[in-house]
Amino acid sequence: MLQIIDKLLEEARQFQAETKEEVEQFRIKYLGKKGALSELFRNFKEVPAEQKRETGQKINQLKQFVADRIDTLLANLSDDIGGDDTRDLTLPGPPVLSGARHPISIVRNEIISIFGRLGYTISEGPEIEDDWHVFSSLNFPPEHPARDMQDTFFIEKDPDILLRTHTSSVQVRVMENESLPLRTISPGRVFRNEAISARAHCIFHQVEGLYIDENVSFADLKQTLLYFAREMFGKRVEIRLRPSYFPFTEPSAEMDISCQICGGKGCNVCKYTGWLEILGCGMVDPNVLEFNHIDSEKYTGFAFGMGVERVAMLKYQVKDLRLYFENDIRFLEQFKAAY
Ligand code: 2NM
Repeated sequence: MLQIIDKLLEEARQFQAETKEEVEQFRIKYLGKKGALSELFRNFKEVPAEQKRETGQKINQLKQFVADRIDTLLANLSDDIGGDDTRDLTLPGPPVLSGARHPISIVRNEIISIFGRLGYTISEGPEIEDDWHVFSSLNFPPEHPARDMQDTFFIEKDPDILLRTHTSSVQVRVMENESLPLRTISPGRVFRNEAISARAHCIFHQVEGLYIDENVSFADLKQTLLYFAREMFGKRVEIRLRPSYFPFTEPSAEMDISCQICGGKGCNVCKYTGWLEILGCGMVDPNVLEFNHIDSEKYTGFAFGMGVERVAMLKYQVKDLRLYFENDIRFLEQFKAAY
């Protein structure tokens, strides 16, 4: 019997196949119901007791070898692309779908990059804040309407804990924790209790900037903002500053840029004024400096704040702010080329 097994093993070693059909015949010959291995197992009871161990091992080796050999032969055959294969290997592959950055992220990153070139650091802070960091230390009087439930989201019934309405709160934390001079921008999400419309949302994004040193002047502010506007909207942009009011700055101003659609001549986007409002700014009120233990006789500073959604609207001519939050793929896809 050992000789028969050796002979079968040798035959199996020699076997080659051109087609799957030949491999199947090979399988039936060895492993089929009436195949060689079945016969060996059937005759096994007649093997003398002292040979049973060796014979049994050899039969199992043969069986394993045949099974492996079938796998190898089939694998080689399927690798072989024969002449009857109809696949066209010169066709381009299926398109790879790529995502795009959200326009708010694109514009936020660009603002960060522009001020980064002027030496501003990035500062971040909590979205859930206390009254001191959002209002009191920023010179908001006790009766200021922003402190009202109508305008600010409070956490449960505690009037001291609220969602920040601006990222100036981050700059208060920077004034508390870092040494002068300071030059930092604070990008982040802010929350206001407002009815949602094409021009307002209860959640939006801000970048606020703060610069404090000796001899910082309004001229420094103006030149910084001109640089920002030209980097963001192009070399030919003009700016103008209009007097305004914020509790934390004195004097305060709002900045417009010349309308990019009509070049300042007047169109329906700029409502025929030639100008578009883009941000608020001013010289940090001495009260704010003193609240944060900065000597207002020695130091001065400027600050500014802008809504990222608004800047992105002007840059990409987005007409409705709600588009930023709906994640409609037809809207988002348009920014693939932008970054
Ligand atoms: C604005 C407009 C004007 C502002 C003020 C400060 C701080 F912390 F220094 F007091 N941060 N940001 C500021 C000033 C923000 O947003 C329209």
